Order: sequence, then structure tokens, then C-alpha cells
Amino acid sequence: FHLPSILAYDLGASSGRALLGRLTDRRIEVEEVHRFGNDPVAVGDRLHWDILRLFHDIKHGLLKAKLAGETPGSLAIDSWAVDFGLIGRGGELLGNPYHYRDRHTDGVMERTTARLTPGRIFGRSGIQFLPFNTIYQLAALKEADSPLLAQAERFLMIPDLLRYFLTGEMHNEFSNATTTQLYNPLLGGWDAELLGDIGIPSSLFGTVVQPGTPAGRLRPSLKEELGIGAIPVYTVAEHDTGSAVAAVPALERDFAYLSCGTWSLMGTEVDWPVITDLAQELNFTNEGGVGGTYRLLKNIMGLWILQETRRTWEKAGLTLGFPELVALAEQAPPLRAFIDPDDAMFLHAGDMPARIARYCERTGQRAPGTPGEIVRCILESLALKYRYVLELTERLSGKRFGGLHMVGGGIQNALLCQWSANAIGKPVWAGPVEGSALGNLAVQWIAQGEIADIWEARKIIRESFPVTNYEPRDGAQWEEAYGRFRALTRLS
Ligand code: LFR
Repeated sequence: FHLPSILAYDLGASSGRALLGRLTDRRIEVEEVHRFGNDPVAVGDRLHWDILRLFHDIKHGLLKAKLAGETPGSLAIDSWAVDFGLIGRGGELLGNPYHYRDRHTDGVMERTTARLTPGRIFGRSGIQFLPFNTIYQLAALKEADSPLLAQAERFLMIPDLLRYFLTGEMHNEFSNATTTQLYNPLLGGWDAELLGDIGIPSSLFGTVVQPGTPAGRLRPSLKEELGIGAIPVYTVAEHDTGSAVAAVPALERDFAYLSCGTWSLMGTEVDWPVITDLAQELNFTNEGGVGGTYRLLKNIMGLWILQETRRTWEKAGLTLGFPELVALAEQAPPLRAFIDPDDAMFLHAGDMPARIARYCERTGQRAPGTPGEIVRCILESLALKYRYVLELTERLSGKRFGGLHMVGGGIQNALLCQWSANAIGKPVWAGPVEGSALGNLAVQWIAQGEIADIWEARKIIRESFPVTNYEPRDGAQWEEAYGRFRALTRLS
């Protein structure tokens, strides 16, 4: 006898995956049944997610599982945070969801915080100030007198929306809800006052359900279309970072993590949000997680800068894969020029090599010229930023970390892992790669009583997947570089 497989969809900003997971004798095995691109579409002045194509690929994953002879016992979806769709009369999606990198929020955070004060927003939500937070996206629609908003009856975040397409049921999931900056962890629900402040009706927002809640079954039309059964659908930590942190194979309670993908999310897990003046000043966030935990963390721009650099070169006819780019970086001279990856100039899509050159000019550095030098500059700057944010995490949490757990697709870049260890002067423990999908599977198993809690899940994940150890090297050089990085980036 063994348990049926279950299915996790993990949608990232650049690709989506469907993974079948099987739990046998306290070991997890996974099999990727479908991998698909996630290509946002620019149209007019707007940037949208191609939500129907994503739904198509979710269905396609089910079909491929069926053709492989599998009938998943359940499924769940996680994705990036903050973005949403609005549902109108009759249950139809109004318009195409905006991409969080769309420019319609330009200036909105500044105007909103000037009016409400940062203290009010952070005090009520515990969430870091990022210009694309849902609160500013909704305020932007309100300012623009959006007809979509006028017609809206329900607000669903991306996984809520895709789950609704699958089941016909609407639920707002907790981990993602917290990222809106409109959820109040102290009240345990949507913050009606903040919603009132930005002129958005509370009636759009449903009851918030915890990760690991049964949330319906595949709707009849879909069963018919795909020729499959009424598979149960669960909520999990539908914010991908929440799922990734649930899968960190830590054995100790006080651990530091870095979820490494398009974004780099670094911090620690806490039992209760840290809503203090210092947290606000350092712009840390408290995102809701699994089993009542919170993620005290900070967003770092991450591999996005490298992804956009690669796209820029590709458009110019220079097509290089990530392994080739990393190999070129390794050959370039070390620790020359640095950027602050979190400078606002790197947030939007565009010509990153040109922006890096501009940043270097502005800060009196010789700009990197060759592709190898540019990639080296990006990766070293990320590693140095990790050191800075790790120090802030220790300061804010009062914890001391013996090393750093790295999870997510970015850890396939061994050079970045090694340089991160060098920069922080502590070991990096890298693994697993499919952090979010594993956290997604684990929460489904917890909900079904197969795994006791996230601590047991972490132990099982540790025993099921390899973790690569990177010991710090070249301490003196990195120490000197960190001093220069701090001075250049004028970080307090
Ligand atoms: C990572 C992530 C981050 C969130 C960003 C935008 O994939 O979910 O946690 O800040 O995407 O939604």
C-alpha cells in the first residue's frame, strides 16, 4: 500500500512548474510533470500577467499527470505575491491582472504614505514598503477612477483566482493576504480602516483562510474537459516565499534563510510579527506563514537584474545561457565595481547593463565592460547585500546565526552560493532547489494528517534531498570589499 501522489503548482515570475509528490516511508519523491514559461505581456502602456495562459498550463499539467497514469489525491497552487484579479457580477474576471512591475503605481506609495503616514500603514500591517504592494495598486486604480474597480465584487489574489477557476469557490488565503499591506495581524483580518483610507470597499474581501484548508474540488466542466475525477483542492502557503520557507531543512528554531529566485528574500522565522520602530526604519516585513509563523524578512532585488541583463543581450543578438554567464563571471577580475541591487533604478524591466554603467558613473567607479565583468558585478553585489541584510536580521531579531540556508532555483548558481558564504563569512547550506513546491506539498500532507507539522516536514525534506555545504573563503578580501560596498551604496 502506498499513498497516492499529490500535485503542487509553483508559479514563478519567469516559469511555472507542476510537481507530483509522493510520500513513502517518511521520504519525499518528486517528479516534474510539466514546466512552462510565464511571459508577461506588455500592451499599450500596461504590463499584464497572461492569466488565461497560466490557467491553460495548469490544466495541461493535470492532463500530463493523467497521461502518466497518475490521479493526484489533491492539488494546490502557490505563486508570487501582491497581484490580484477583480471579479464582477456573474463571477467573471474583470480585465487582465496587472504585473507588479507595471508603472501604474509610480508615485502612489509616496502619495499614500504622505497622506496616511508610514507609521499608520506599518503599524496596522507590519509589512515593508514596496511600491507595488497591493495597497498601492488598489490606490492607483482608485486614483485613476478605474471602471474595473467600479464593477468589482470580489478581490482574489493570483493563486486564489486560479483556484477559483479550478473549483468555482472563492477564498482568500492568509499568507498571500498579508502581503497586500491591508491585512492586520493584530486584528486577524482585513484592515477595514486602511481599506477605508484608500476608498476601497471591504465587501470585496472574503474571510481569510489558513494554509492547509480544503477549498473545493475540480468543477464538473473541468472534470469533463480533462476526463479526470473531482480532485480535492487545498490552500497552502500560496505566497511562494511562504512555501519556500516552510521547506527550509532547518533543524534549529533560530535559522536564517535566503529564498533565491527572481527575488532574494532573506530573514528569519518568528512566532509573532515584529512591529517596532526599528523594523519600520529598516523596512523589514512580517509576512504570514504556515502554522501561525511569520517571516521577518527583507526583499532583495535578486537574480532579476541578471535575468534582465541576459534579455538585453539576447535582443542585441548575444544569446548566452546562465551557466555560460556564470562561467564568464568566474574568469573576470574579482571585487572591482559594485551596485546596490535595491536601487530603484533596477526595479523595472529594461537595459540593466546600461543602468549598471550609470550607477557606477554616479558613484565614481569604473563601470564593468565585458559580459563577464558585468555578471561578476551583479553577483558579487548581491552577495555583499546578503551580508548587509543578514546583519540587519540579527540586529532586529536579536538572534545569532551560525550559517545561512539557501533554497530555490538560484542555488543552482554555485558561484553565487560560494560568494554568499564568502561575503557573510559563514557557511551556506544550499538546498532544496524546489523549495516552494516542496513547501506546497508538505502543507497538503500536513492538512491530510500525513505529516504532523512544519518541523516534521523540514526533517523529512532534509532526509529526502541533498544539501550542499559552502564554507567561506578569502575572508580578508571580502571584508575589505564589504567596507567599500557599504561606503559606495551609502547604507547606514
Ligand atoms: C517572490 C515574491 C516575493 C514578493 C515578490 C512579488 O517570488 O513572491 O516574496 O515580494 O515575489 O510578489
